[in-house]
Amino acid sequence: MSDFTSTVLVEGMTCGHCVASVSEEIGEIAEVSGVEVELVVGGASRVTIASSAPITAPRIQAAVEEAGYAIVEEPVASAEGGASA
Ligand SMILES: [Cu+2]
Repeated sequence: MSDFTSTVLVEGMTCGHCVASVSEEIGEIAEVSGVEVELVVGGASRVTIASSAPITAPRIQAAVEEAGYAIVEEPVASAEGGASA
């Protein structure tokens, strides 16, 4: 079950391998149930994270950096039914 959604913008991803790396690192966060990446080559790719509990921004950032990429903006709350608590 995915009750919470977080969205971050990650820069530096260029291909499916990058997507896999980021997805894998974020997926290692215990509460994460799904990771969806809209790859934007040469720009900021939107990464949507589904989780069973809210995940704090520093934890997402740490996972993205672990994969070798950077978040370009503060996490933005999902516009569509995301948790805002
Ligand atoms: Cu790549």
